[in-house]
Amino acid sequence: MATEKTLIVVKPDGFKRCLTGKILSRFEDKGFKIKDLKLFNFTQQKAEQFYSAHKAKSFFNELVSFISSGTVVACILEGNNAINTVRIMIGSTNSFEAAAGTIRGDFGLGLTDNVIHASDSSESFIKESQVIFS
Ligand code: FUP
Repeated sequence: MATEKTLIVVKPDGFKRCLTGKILSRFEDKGFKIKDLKLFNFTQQKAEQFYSAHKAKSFFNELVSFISSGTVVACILEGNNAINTVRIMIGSTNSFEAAAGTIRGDFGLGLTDNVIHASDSSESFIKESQVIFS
């Protein structure tokens, strides 16, 4: 597997609960390098762009409202097989059933408020990091 980059976002619940350091250190401990880092608040417009893949879903408004409800931390990570490996490390979408040892499994109980986002493909990584970093 080649070195690749991915994007994670510590969501407003994770940031408010002061989990950012613990979450980033898991990725550093695993061997990923932090290539870029940004602390900010999503505007509604940027949130809608960020989640545009879910525009047709019933939970779209809830998603946009939640991600723009507080400060977030976005981070670009680089390492071997980054996209899939980071997805394994964050755990399944529903925090309340995510496996112990994953970030959502260890730190969350919510669905919309599920602590962390991570890109699920190289296309998503490009699109999402452009929304946040440009
Ligand atoms: P994930 O890639 O694991 O973040 O999950 P999805 O792409 O399936 O979902 C995107 C976001 O929508 C997740 F943060 C969870 C949220 N979601 C809801 O809020 N309600 C739902 O019914 C399903 C997903």
